[in-house]
Amino acid sequence: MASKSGGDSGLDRILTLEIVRVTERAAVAAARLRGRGDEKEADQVAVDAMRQELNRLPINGRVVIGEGERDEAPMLYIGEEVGTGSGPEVDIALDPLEGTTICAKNLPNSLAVIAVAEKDSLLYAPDVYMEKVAIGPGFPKGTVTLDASPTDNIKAVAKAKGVTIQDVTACILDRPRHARMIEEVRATGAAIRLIGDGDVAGVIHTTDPDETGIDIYMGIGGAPEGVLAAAALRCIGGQMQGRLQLNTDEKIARARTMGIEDPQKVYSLEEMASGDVVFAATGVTDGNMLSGVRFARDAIVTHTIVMRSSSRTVREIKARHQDHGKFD
Ligand code: VTB
Repeated sequence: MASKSGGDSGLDRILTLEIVRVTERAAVAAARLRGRGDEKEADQVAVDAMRQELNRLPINGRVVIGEGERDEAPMLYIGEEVGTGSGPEVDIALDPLEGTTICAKNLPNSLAVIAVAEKDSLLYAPDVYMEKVAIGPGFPKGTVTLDASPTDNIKAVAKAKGVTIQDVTACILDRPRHARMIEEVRATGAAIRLIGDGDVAGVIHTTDPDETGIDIYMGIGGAPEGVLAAAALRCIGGQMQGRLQLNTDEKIARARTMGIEDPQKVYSLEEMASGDVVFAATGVTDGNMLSGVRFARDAIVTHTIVMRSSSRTVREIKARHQDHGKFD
């Protein structure tokens, strides 16, 4: 298992730098389609680019969270084997373009995202919704939970941070399903940052409130995005809980085939992403933490955050790519 020094897990530490190329390449491809209103095309080019780069990695990887089931996703589908096949066996969770609509409109915070983890260490979740609550590092364990009401979670964050409720900002996906939650949070006096998409970024933003202005993420988003966000929080620190929204017999049965016995289970961070994990995200559009891709006169500039759970090193890599040809 993961060691403090990060040397003896199944993951080679070299991967921490290698995976940056994977998200950089997907981000550059998607960035060329920013603001063009074509979500599908932006997603497709990001998938193609990510897959090409992923297949150069010296890993024996299996996609556990990807673009969907094999029959609906021609590439990077769940179960697809990726990498050169010569390295360690690893699980891969990816989203070549998290926030396709954001990218299509050139709004903030769309990302190219990947997590590489020790085999069998990521929650193998069906593509359903997940209720989530997350805060950054530095708070007592159990400060927020899914069993507490939004009001109580907001109050707990304010207390733990030592500020008034009015000084707390919650990030919530702007969806009709959140109308009551939004109303409740507003009634506490807390501020809300409503986002159109991109809750992987929303969760990550809680880890640096001074920079992003976000203290807590709450609400229902995609389960795959939940596991990706959990992988990131395992590396940076923070707290998160997730509960799958298995609200039909069909979903419950499907989850059971994936080994999920209790449809109401509340998953901790460590249950969503256990073992050693490396995580990288490159900004596609400009965001609160990461700049989007820049097409400069002499270089393509990318901004990536990359981190590893066992060492808890968080790197930011600003790269100037002077050979444009490598992205073709
Ligand atoms: C969220 C959001 C993602 O899916 O997880 C969302 O963060 C949940 O689904 O960017 P709905 O759009 O149905 O609410 C995404 O939008 C990705 O599709």
